[in-house]
Amino acid sequence: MSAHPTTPPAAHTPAWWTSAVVYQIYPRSFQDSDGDGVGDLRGVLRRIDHLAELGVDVVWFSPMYRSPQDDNGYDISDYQDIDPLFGTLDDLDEVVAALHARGIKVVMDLVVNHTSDEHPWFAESRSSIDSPKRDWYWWRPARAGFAPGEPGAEPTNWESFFSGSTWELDADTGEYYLHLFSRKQPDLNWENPQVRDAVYAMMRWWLDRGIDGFRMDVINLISKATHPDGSLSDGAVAHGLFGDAGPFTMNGPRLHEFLQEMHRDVFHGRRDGLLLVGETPGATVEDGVLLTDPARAELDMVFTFEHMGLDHGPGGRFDRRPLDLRDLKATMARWQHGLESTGWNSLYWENHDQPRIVSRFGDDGAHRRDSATALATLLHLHRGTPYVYQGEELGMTNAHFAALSSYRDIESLNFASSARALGLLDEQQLVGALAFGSRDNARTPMQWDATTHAGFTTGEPWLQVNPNHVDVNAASERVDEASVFHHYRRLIALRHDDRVVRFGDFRMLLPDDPDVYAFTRSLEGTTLVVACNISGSPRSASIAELAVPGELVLGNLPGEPAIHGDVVSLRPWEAVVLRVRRSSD
Ligand code: TEU
Repeated sequence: MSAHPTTPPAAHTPAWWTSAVVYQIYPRSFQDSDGDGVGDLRGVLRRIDHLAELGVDVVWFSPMYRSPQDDNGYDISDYQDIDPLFGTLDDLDEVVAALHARGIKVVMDLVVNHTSDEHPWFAESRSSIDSPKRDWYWWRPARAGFAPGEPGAEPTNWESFFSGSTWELDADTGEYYLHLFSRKQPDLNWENPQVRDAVYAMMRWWLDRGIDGFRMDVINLISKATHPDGSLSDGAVAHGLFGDAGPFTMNGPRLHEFLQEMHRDVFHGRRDGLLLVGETPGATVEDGVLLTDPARAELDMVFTFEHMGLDHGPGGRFDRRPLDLRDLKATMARWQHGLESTGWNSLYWENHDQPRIVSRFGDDGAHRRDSATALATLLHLHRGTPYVYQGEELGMTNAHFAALSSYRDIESLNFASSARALGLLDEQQLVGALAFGSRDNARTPMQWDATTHAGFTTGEPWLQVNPNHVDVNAASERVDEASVFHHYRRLIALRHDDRVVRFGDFRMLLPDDPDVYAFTRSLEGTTLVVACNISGSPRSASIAELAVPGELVLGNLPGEPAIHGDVVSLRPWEAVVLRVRRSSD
């Protein structure tokens, strides 16, 4: 491994992922092959051309391991097998070989903050207080002065990510176990070295099988402090009933030690060619630097959540507040600058947990195509490794479900039942809250074509297909050079080909402009000027770099951009990338 894998000087070979684009597949919603309404591995095999045509370098698969599917596979009962819902290990080998044959790497989701409660480790752990695996999970007696099961007897007042307490009573042994997510996702106790060894062995087994890295689920939650109560949270559901677990469970005291140990035990000697990306809710830029500093040998990059919270009110993800573009600029610039000399950014708008960006920061009505391509341009021209979530490359929109009965996601369902029980929202408000914040917005089946169920399945899809698939689908976009799909294809090609996109220094322009998002990327005498109108009305902006005539590298609307002097006039949702060379060169 080189000492400075992210910087371009000739003396060091930059890490391969500095020019890579990653595509996330949520297998359940990608392509069904057997008519059971759930996507599967043989379905993926049928769609490899789509990925190759888009030009992505890596595919990250959301979990396909054996699982009771309480949280759609993020509750794993066997880390070394594929759930029959998705196929077999042989099917996976075939998919990996087919992707490798196209030069596409494969990254697996690694969910090791918790297991399923149906994992044999947990079954053993819960069997008795004296079980040799008791300490593999977080067991605690009832709060002093309380009988187990009594209201308030939970060891701490922490609220789970999925509503309610983080503690579940096991009636047989009279103790509580910790679950930061659902009660079917007990947290592993990483303090126990046997747990860590078992996880590392499993990871080596996957690497030996030929996969190219891991996306590590909530990896910054693995080290927890001891257990004080949290300050009362002000979330809509918690409503003063629960405390915030974050300060005790995120970025805990031994996080870096554990990641460095994992690096030594799992990746040592086979580091080149792998991708290690951590999902890190609550991580600050300072955390990001520590986690991705190559010299520390922890992770290559992390997913920040800061830009994803900017349209959330005090009640969290179901509490909508309009995005102020200036906040987005400030947040993005902070991460760009924070990781410019040490570490590396991942760049994303969407994943299986986030509503669709075009419905969120864009306009999924009349300006769907233009706002989807403007937002894509904005993101992909930053410095970092871009991630494209399935359907984002088509400009897929939120589900806009009108009925609560359409939702399937455990987080949405738990939120709805808590909000109802506490009388916080009426039915109409609930429909609105889920239409904005539900994770199911990202999980509706992939829209391949205009036929029934969008070509996703011949059966009944597990989650309704968006009716707009008759207009928004891969088949029609593939034959339309002006489509969102082809725009993504061009952005991906640009990252592969252009050293300024890959390494150029980032400088934010116009931080106080509420509608125009503009920045430069500069390297070796060349500057790219990126200017995006993030609004549905014409806007203009004065950008000093444009005084020198530039060449259009990429735009999302037909024709040349209107530039007079140093003023660029942008049509609604217009995004342009211009190359200017400094006169001194
Ligand atoms: O998500 C963790 C996470 O912090 C959030 O994005 C989460 O989705 C939560 O809803 C916040 O409101 C990861 C996975 O991506 C998610 O799908 C899993 O449900 C979760 O971990 C548990 O494994």
